[in-house]
Amino acid sequence: MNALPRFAVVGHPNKGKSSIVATLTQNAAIAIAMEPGTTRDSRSYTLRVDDTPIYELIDTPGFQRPRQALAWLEAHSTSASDRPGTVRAFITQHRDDARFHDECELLAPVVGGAGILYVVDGSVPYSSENEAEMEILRWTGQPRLALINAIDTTADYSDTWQTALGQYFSIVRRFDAVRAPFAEHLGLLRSFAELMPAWREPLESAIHHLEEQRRYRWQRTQQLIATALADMLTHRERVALHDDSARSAVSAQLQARWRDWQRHREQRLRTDVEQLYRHAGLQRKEPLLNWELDREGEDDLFSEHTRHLWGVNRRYLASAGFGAGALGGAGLDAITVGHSLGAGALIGGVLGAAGSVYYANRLDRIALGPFSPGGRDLHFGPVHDPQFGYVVLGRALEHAWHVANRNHATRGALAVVDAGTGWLQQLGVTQRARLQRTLSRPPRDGTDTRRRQALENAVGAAAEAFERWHALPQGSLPGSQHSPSASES
Ligand SMILES: Nc1nc2c(ncn2[C@@H]2O[C@H](COP(=O)(O)OP(=O)(O)OP(=O)(O)O)[C@@H](O)[C@H]2O)c(=O)[nH]1
Ligand SMILES: [Mg+2]
Repeated sequence: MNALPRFAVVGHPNKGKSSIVATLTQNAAIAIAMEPGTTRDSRSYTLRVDDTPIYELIDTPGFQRPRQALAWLEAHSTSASDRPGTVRAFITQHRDDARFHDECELLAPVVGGAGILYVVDGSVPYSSENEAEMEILRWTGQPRLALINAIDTTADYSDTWQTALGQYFSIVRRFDAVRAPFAEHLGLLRSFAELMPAWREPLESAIHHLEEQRRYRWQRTQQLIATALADMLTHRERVALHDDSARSAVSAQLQARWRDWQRHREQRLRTDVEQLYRHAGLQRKEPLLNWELDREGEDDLFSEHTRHLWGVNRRYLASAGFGAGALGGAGLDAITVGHSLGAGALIGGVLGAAGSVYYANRLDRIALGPFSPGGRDLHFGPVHDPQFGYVVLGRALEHAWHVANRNHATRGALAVVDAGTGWLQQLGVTQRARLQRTLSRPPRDGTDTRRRQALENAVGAAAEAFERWHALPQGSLPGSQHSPSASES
């Protein structure tokens, strides 16, 4: 027998066989569709972790003529002891018979030694139609496990299914290929290990590999986010200004270039994370990273509305713990006087404590370099407003969390919704201060390892806070009017 655990996923057409293969082999490219008969031929998919194959699943077409196939088997068998041989004979005899193409396709890997995962839909009532299928599978003599899928979650007949399946299968489990969280994938693999003693060890090792892989990916995601943040917080666009009178037109171009660069860099982070989780090519619906200039045409990076949507609002920063001591009445007014920031006065004070009153809420203004024979240098950026960092970080974590928890059977675009600000409250006071500090002082360049490490640590703490926040029961999420969800459409 092949040492690699190997299972054929079989059942009635359109019951989620391909979905189970897609989720358990992390393959988002497998064809899944509402029409029965999507899978025409059997095909094997191997899950590899770091190039090591850990198990193999065979996607198969559904049974088409189970009653006729069973009638043939019964007519050609003389005793219970020759049943597996009779199934083999059935395949040999009907290889070129179009009527039994699907039966031959799905039975061939089973008689070749694969374990059986029989998939049914628990959201429709049990039907004795399945009995011929289950009987044929019993005839093969191979180890068998039944999976009750839930294609429609509004109905549940799994109890009657359980009773019927229990007569044909040594293990019966529920598994929703689209919604099952990672822990349930591992639980299912543990059941596979019970099926056949020879597969116990490789499957336990597979579980270990998958746990490691998940840890590694989440860590790597944090590094990717930290790198993108460092790039985005320090980016500066430059252009040579030959003619002083063109300054305002060139300034506008420069700002647009800066904004496009930021959006582009953010998109690269998105695709890097998706690739890491084997969701390359994922369609995504996400509002563009955006901001508006304020009424006076100042370089206000984000409108209050956008800040509120994507990560942080002024009230949060005021209550975040860092600089709370600086929020005492008169002193604060004195700091912000003359900078009519409106509701932003408070935050002006907080940022003042962090040493940046003047630049709170704005980019470096468009700045001119010194005169030179070739003209002057005009530059835009980098951003001095840590809120930009909060917004980028909030958006990045929201996206990454949904990608990390998306099963590969899920089809349709990933709609990244607003995570609100509640997750920030999961950070302890010291972590808040560190995050604020690192977003105000990002790494100066690639050699600035001290600040880079501080940024990575802060992103790590933020990612943990984000996960804790998502794990809270819905409805009890503090500080957010939003529930943590992404929808598929
Ligand atoms: N909600 C939900 N939908 C599912 C699940 N599994 C399958 N579906 C849906 O059911 C339909 C059929 O899924 P497939 O995985 O293509 O089914 P199949 O058994 O491989 O179908 P054939 O290849 O045609 O025999 C698709 O529209 C899936 O999105 C599930 O676990 N949850
Ligand atoms: Mg299929």
